[in-house]
Amino acid sequence: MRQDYPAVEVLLQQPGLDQSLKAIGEKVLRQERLTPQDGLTLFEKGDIGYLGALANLVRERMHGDKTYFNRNFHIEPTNVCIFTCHFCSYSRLYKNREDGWELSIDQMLDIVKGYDNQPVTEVHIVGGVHPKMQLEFFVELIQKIRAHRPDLHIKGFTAVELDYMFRKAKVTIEEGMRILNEAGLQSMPGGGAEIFHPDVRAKICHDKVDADGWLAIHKAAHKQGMHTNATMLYGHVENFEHRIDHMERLRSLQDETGGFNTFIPLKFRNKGNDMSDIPETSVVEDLRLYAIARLYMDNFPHLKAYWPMLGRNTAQLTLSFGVNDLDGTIDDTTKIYSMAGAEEQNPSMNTAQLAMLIRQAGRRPVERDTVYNEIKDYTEVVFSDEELLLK
Ligand code: V47
Ligand code: SF4
Repeated sequence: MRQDYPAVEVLLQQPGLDQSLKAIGEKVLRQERLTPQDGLTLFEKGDIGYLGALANLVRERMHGDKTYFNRNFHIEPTNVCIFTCHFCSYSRLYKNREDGWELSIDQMLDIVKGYDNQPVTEVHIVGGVHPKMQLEFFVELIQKIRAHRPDLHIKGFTAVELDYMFRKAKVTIEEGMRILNEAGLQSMPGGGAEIFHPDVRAKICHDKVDADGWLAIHKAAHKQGMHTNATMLYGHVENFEHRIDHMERLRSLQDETGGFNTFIPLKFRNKGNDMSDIPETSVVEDLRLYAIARLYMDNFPHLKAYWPMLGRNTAQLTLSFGVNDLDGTIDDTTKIYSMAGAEEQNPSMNTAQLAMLIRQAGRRPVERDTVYNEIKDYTEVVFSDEELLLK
């Protein structure tokens, strides 16, 4: 079905426009799927203005001006990890575990209790892979969180953590997902995907679950009726082909299961890790990537810019490059990006601040729950100076 988008149609008639880019623009207008070659062409030749116009068209066709956020906090059970991902600034090896942290179930429950009577809707649990924190431990944690606060949506564990947990417990992926789901786990975050291509994985994260293992875990979660997210860590040793290969594998699984909610590109940050010699991507390259992701991932309903990693200003810009979700209020409860050099050293915004950030970019802030049920539209809400200034 073709709809009218006069501004983009004028852009497509520009005399100097490359013919292959023009053909891709025509496809976007006709709502036709882009091929891997189209994706490569966009990376190689698409300028920021052209990509932004097309991605914004798709974003507005899908969501209008709505920009989602949620009220959440993170629990990071440990930063001790048996794996050695070279981009990771956060983890401490098991042999150096006295430099890291390990939370007990009671300590994690205390974090949850700290939010009693606060209108948060989600707890996001993610951390390192600690050999002593196994399936039983996390089943108990989830059951206790659920018993304490049944209305809180529990989103937890990357496929990397689950792969280890299930292997240690000697259960199949399907059994493991069922056990966690029955305990109260409702959805999964998208971490651990990095770049799927084996040549890149061999260089940056050779010892953790591979692409097929990551995809099998998400597929099992989808079969169980759970929704999950997917990430792509970009801007290090990968090339454009690797990025397209990554997005193609996710798009194919989504065709099969429909279980992914959100695609989240994660910009590689280079402080305090083994890959610090690699320069970070420019903001222009970040915006081009978000736009291409919106155009390529046509069956992903949402595209998220994770503001604690990008910083507030770039996150605001992404809203004109296909992004329709900024994640959550976070409440200063994650260390993954501050330790890797992100501008946000204490990531926390209250609802008023996050809503105003979205409004200043000319969009409508809508609070959502984890699975995108709309909770409240903040477009017309008047905030006091106190709310805007206070944490
Ligand atoms: O898998 C680690 C990334 C991920 C660095 O699903 C780094 O809603 C950049 O997946 N530079 C974990 N990135 C976090 C994650 C996530 C975050 C927010 C929301 C959701 C969601 C998922 O963090 C890891 C890895 O790709 N990461 N180190 C770094 N130096
Ligand atoms: Fe461990 Fe995750 Fe860091 Fe890799 S990215 S070393 S799996 S905490």
